[in-house]
Amino acid sequence: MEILELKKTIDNLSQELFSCASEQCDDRQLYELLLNLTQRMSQARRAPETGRKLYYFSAEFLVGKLLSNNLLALGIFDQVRDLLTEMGHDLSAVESMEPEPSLGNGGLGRLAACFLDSIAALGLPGDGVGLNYHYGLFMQKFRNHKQTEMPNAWIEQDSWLIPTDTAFTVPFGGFDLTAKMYDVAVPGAGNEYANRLHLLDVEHPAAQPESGIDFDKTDIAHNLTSFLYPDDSDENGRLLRVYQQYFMVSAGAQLILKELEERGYSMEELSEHVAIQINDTHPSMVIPELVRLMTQRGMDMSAAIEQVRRSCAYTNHTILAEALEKWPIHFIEKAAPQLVPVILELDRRAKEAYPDAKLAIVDEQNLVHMAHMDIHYSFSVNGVAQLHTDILVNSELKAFADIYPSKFNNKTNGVTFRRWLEVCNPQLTALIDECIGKDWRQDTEKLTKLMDFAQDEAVLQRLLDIKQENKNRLCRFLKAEQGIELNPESIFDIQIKRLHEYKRQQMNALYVIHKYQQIKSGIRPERPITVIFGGKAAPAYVMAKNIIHLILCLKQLIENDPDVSPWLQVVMVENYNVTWAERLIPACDISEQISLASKEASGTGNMKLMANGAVTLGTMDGANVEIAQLVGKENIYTFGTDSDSVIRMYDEASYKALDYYHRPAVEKLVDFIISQELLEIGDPVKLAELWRDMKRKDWFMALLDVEEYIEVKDHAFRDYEDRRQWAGKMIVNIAKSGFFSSDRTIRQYNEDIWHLK
Ligand code: 26V
Repeated sequence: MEILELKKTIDNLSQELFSCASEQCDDRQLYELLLNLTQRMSQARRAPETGRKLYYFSAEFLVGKLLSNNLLALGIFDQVRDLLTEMGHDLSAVESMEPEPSLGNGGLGRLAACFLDSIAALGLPGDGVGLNYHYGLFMQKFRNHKQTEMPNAWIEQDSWLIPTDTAFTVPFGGFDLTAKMYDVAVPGAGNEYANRLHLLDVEHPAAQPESGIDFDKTDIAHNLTSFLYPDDSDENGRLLRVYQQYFMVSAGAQLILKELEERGYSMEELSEHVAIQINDTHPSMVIPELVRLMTQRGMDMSAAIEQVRRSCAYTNHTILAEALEKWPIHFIEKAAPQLVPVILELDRRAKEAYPDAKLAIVDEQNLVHMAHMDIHYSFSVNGVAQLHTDILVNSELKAFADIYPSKFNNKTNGVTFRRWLEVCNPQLTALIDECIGKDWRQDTEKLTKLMDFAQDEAVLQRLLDIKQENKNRLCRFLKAEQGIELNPESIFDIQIKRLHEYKRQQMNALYVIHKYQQIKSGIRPERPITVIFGGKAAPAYVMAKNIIHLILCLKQLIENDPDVSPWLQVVMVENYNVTWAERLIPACDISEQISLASKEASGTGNMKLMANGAVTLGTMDGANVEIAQLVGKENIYTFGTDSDSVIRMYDEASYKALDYYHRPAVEKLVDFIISQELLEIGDPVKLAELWRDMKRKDWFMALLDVEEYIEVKDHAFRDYEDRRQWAGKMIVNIAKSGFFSSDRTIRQYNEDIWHLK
């Protein structure tokens, strides 16, 4: 659209919506106006032609703010930004009016959002199916150095949600509920198509809880879509998750069959025209639900099972035992009794073919292993990075890989460079365009052309300048929104991800203690260091909350210590979300990816940070392995026990935290958790609990790797001082990041699994 035409459209819209000239609009009105404009433009687009059509089922879609993303996809981003500037406004101020949809926890949900973006950009027919959580994932607040949780009422009067006339009846044990469908448009970048994200919702959602995130978990009719992953530490919470899952898949399955019929095909042809991707086990009940619906509509059981098996593909996102869903059959009996005979029949057939108890869907304790059902009754099972897939095939799911070798495949994750480079880092994008032209957008592997500039002094200097500008910008945001003041001249060392013991934020905290102790003893770093954390802990995850407590206590201690504060700073961004990620990632110098090897299935933050010129400090885990292969050992800092050894130690139960704790260099770090200084600031009970867990349990072996971590991290900080060399590392990381585009991942899903066209 030409800028003049755009101006006219905006003028007309402002008359229509607010009866005033666009010049009179404030940021809020401009946001509503642009929302309206992009909605209209998206709705005028058509769906990609279907051969086979994909339904991407996921309990989470962490889409982030949509304004910039959609303007870019609609091809009017630059024009709108320039026009707003002409009008004396600023696109980022206008976008700050948009609430961030709160529909995901972390990696799995954000991956689903990147995938929808890429599916649309590649012009492939594929819609998302999920739930419309009204209060989303909780909003994180820090009080007394602790995390507290508040509801996040993100849905406004005018939002990206488009109500539709489509509704389905979902039969629960003893009552029915109507599932209303809302749609979010997913316009494809660089084409004329738009797909949809279908978000299912109850008809009469409950009002916001009065205090915190407590609510009546037995009031399913009103609360089913209140929260994402409501606290499952009690039985009613877990049962509510089963209700949520069944609600999503029953409505989704009905939608699939309805659209199949509308396209003129019969259920016997389901697999020819439909592909279903099951994102982790949360949507697994779609398998028995489809079989149930198809047999109810007259199809023979074996034929229905076969059609479903040929339509469904399952992605595994974790090997953590506690995250692999196993539902007591009586939960399903209560929530969706009609599904139980189908699950038992699927189990009977699986047991008949494969009597090995390890392969059972329903075990002796009457637990339904959702992943097992997925593997038996799908045609593809994939992991999300090469190492993760290898671990699935060779150990975690070996018994299944042995019987179904051809089902297993790897699809290394990716991220959309439209959001994670073009939108969040326009300066770097402009520099890349200047160096190598613009066509890397269609094929991000063309970013390797940047290698020609790896010795170009002027380009390297610009790279450093851009990083500095992005750091300055982050400082402004943190000051304005959270009152946090950072030293922009310091090294920004960033660990942003969900709080979990296996991700080992606690090991990073031990580094902070090490640095604090060194500075206290007179050994100063060459340049001030800022260690930045961001991430939420599950409300019932005590250890993760204790780690946050430690980080916030360290922050306070260091801030108030004039010997240390000029050299070391620790901050934790409150309520880390997609919006904060977009500000933090372009400003990062060192990307912390320090999970215990074998535990992080892939990681995707590692990819975003790399693409924005951060250098990774990480273990050989998840996609870090592939990053290391691509950039070479001069351009990444790796350390730690390798995954084979870790798996062996678990098998032999041979790791004893106490042995490592008793090393003098380690003991003084761990014991600092209960030092007088920290006990004066924090909650002695929590700190003592964390201290005990770390020295006696340490399930994720932070003490095993901490000494090497400190050594390698200090090495990285020293290397940082050779700015010219460091810029060389940055450019290699950017140049090699193209492999990690979700466009590449989705091409592979399409070629190997979906075959959409
Ligand atoms: C879920 C749960 C739920 C119960 C409590 C403990 C727990 C621990 C972990 C999880 C993981 C859920 C699945 C998930 O988000 N996996 C992430 O998926 C990303 C996209 O594939 C991947 O990059 C991350 O490595 C992986 O952790």
